[in-house]
Amino acid sequence: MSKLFRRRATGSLVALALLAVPAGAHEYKAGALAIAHPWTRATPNGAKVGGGYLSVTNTGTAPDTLLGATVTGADHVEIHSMTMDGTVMKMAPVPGGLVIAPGATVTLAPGGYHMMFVDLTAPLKKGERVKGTLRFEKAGTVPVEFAVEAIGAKAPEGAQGAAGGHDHAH
Ligand SMILES: [Cu+2]
Repeated sequence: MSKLFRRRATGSLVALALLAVPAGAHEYKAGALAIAHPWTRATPNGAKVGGGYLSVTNTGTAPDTLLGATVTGADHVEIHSMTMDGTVMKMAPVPGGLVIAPGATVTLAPGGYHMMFVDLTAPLKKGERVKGTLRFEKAGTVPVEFAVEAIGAKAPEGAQGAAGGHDHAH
């Protein structure tokens, strides 16, 4: 019951994102920010966490900060950094969020900064799109969809075409 309610509530927040989205690269604009191709990876049955990736370019003259995110089917989302401690990869929440300086592009990708989808209620399936939101200090809350790529994918399919592809309706 509560799960159903959460899905319905989330759906109403992201109604604008329900427009048909073509396969391949997708992009969103929010104020001075351009958000390119949010994606995630398929998860095996029973997995509790997933990763969220995208890049954000700040075309404005003031910094903005990615403060948080939500995604349908996860209890919450954390923003993590990944660093090497000797030979061990360690990830930790980024205090205060990720700052995007004017003119800069911040990329969240496997092996680096990423979003962690925590306490998944169902596996993420390749080829699907999961709805979520990104929350920025200045640009506010932006509805997005995460394209689900293969388990273990290092980069989204067709990523090299992303620069020229503005095929999203936003
Ligand atoms: Cu993490």
